[in-house]
Amino acid sequence: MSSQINERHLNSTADFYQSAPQLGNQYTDDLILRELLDWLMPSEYLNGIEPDLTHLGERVVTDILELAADAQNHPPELVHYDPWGRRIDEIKTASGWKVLHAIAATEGIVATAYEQQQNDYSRLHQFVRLYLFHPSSAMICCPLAMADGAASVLKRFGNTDEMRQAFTRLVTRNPDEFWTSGQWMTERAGGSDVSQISTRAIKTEQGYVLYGNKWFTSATTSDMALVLAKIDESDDLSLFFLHTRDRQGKLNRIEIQRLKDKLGTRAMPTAELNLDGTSAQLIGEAGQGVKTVATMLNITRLYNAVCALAYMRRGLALALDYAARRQAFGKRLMDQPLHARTLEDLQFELEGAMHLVFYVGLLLGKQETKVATQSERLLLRLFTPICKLYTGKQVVAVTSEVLECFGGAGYIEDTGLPRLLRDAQVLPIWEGTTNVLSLDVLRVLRDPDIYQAYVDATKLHLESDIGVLTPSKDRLALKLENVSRYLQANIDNPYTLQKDARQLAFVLARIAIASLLYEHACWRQNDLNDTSARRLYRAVEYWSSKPLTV
Ligand code: MFK
Repeated sequence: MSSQINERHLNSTADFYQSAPQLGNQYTDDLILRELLDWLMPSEYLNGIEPDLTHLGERVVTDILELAADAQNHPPELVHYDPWGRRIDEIKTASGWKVLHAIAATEGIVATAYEQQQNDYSRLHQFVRLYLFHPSSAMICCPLAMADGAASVLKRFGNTDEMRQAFTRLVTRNPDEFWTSGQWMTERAGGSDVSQISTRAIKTEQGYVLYGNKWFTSATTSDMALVLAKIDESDDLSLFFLHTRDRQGKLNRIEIQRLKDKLGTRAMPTAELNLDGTSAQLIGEAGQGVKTVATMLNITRLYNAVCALAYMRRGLALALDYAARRQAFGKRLMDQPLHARTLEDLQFELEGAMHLVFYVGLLLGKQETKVATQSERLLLRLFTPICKLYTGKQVVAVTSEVLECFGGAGYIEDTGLPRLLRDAQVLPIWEGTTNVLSLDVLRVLRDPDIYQAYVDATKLHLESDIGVLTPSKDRLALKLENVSRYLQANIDNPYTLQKDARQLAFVLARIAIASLLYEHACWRQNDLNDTSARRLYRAVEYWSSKPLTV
């Protein structure tokens, strides 16, 4: 008898197979996103773009996701020689990668920002498209980021026919004409400290030619690149525009040494290369390369922030669905109080970050359509590094927690979950590490008007009153005062300021996030019985209770 029971028991557990987490429409399912857009975007624009966002939200869990899997399963390969011994240095990419490139064009992932159909809300619209697309794109958003950044440099400084033509290629929706760009800065001696770059630009009668080695070049299959180099004997950096290939398709005196073996982002080629007489054109003023390329960096840094948000959302979407399927200790995970709290905290992390990043998207859209006030321009400069550094750290913490939500399955490659963490880990590093960006925040705060703009904006976000949130509001006002006091006390103490720069940047991020959430919660105050309003109240409490000392 007892052996029969054991057998029955064994069979019942042996027959159990956990169902995998499923993804629904990534626009319609994302309540946090939709409510934020409802608050930020005028309804005439939102109603106009929603059908298209719903369509994209479906594609990213169907055909686009399948193409990403193909790109991930067939990482790029570098072929140095053709069958007859000619050096070709061709990087072969997966067919999925190529189709994603085309889809990025037709879906207007870059173009939306330049078509400006929603006027000053176009950047916000573009951020939302990028947010939906990125986690299903096998990191093609990296070359898209550089395409967008390069487009903004070319739009501002481009003064030759080649540059103007390149601009139209970067912002087109025509997949046959669409280009992406590289951003070749990093060298063996010059990483964060670009002043150590040793690539030389030699002026010849035919124009400039570049000689040097670039240690990391992301998305090396791009059609053009913006490159930092020093002209002749100068110590100052200048920025150059180049085509990677000539009209016959031959590399522009570029040798691809090898592909990098990376922790993540493996579907995307990253290469080390030599420039050996590569023809290039100066863009912007000679000797002003850092300032000129900063236009690009400020765009790519915001892409980095949007992509960080997007990974947080993808992880959370999977973890939420799994919590509704998986049983432990006799209940679904979502019905276990501690697991439910873990998920809610992750949701607050996402919601907070989304408020900051999309608010900055609005500021960028206003600047690009020339309707930003002086104060909005200053805030954009301050919040760009803050958004990048804060979300870069957050996405690693969030995706790590997401993996844990799956127990052992989160650590197993073919669930696809470990890739999420590996790919997220590049986001605090790319485009300036957390510390380098914290120092950029200090650089920005040297202008007292910028900190004043921050204080004024925060006070404005906290202006309304809503009884239930008064303790949060008071806490935030006090924290803002503490930051002001800290800055006043240390204004002449660069050592302390540098030592504390990361904490300072984090505090500025958290106060901004909490006060934006507060303003949004007040806007919804008529909906006291509404579950969304109640979630927002809890989010404000969550963010305003975080440690906020420098
Ligand atoms: C998924 C999406 C992600 C997309 C990823 C794309 C993949 C790309 C992979 C890479 O990571 S490429 C390499 C990225 N490398 C960096 O981001 C470099 C990091 N280092 C810095 O950012 C340094 O802070 C910096 C190079 C800018 C320091 O250089 P300097 O020459 O010591 O800066 P300096 O002298 O302080 O500033 C020169 C001028 O530029 C100043 O203007 P003024 O001359 O008028 O005073 C600065 O104010 C200005 N500037 C610097 N950063 C700026 C800026 N202006 C506007 N915005 C900025 N961000």
